[in-house]
Amino acid sequence: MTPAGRLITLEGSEGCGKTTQFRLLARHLEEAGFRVICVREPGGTVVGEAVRHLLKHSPEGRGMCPETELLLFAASRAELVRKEIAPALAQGTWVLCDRFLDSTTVYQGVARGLPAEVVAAINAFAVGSCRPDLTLLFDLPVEEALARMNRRPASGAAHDRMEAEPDAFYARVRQGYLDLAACESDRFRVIDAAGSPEDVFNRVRETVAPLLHAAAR
Ligand code: Z5A
Repeated sequence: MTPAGRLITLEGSEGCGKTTQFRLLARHLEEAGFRVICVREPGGTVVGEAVRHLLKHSPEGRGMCPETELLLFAASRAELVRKEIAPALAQGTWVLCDRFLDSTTVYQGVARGLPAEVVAAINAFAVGSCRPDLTLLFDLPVEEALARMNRRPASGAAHDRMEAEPDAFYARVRQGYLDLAACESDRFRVIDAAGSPEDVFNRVRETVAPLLHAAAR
């Protein structure tokens, strides 16, 4: 029987550099001989990409209430799990996911203030039994993360709906993630996201090494 793949999720506040590390990690896993697929949230399926557009860019999405936002992120995730993630894992493929259910716990639960038990129940319904084997949390002071976002090549363009939040929102996001990582320390590894992309990736490589060795045995 083919051994199941592993699900590794990458989390952190906007601008923490996780998407950069996601690409480096995908290459590292492939070079180590693992079959890998890379997906992102919201998105990663036809339905999910349409939901992503509504959540981030579409004028129709402006002013949506937090409850609607929560359900849309969950809808995108439910589709992604069933159409992409679960089938890949069952075939022994590793899955790297740029954001997953912890983003909802932190952004919609902690930062938007929706009730934690409701968010947990909706997350559970969306993912079923599909849980990450490892979650890398990229942690960076809010000012530095925002400075990185502003230095992005597209930073002259208007912020999308999710990026148009005050600094206090991102402070709640950062603390929410750190609290969650402390509560679920078996699954989370907190990575200091300061320094060059190469410095950060050295930390990532060390952090994932035990999982790779265990799978290669
Ligand atoms: N969201 C939610 O609310 N609830 C949910 O359940 C889910 C998501 C799943 C998705 O946006 C939004 O949806 C997000 C959370 C919310 N909103 N906010 N706010 P997205 O998918 O468009 O973007 P993102 O995931 O938030 O992040 P990003 O824009 O892709 O940024 P990043 O992944 O953190 O970083 P990056 O793209 O790798 O780097 C950002 C810039 O910094 C870029 O110019 C890099 O070249 C640079 N960079 C990267 N690393 C470094 C280092 N080490 N030093 C210096 N500069 C660096």
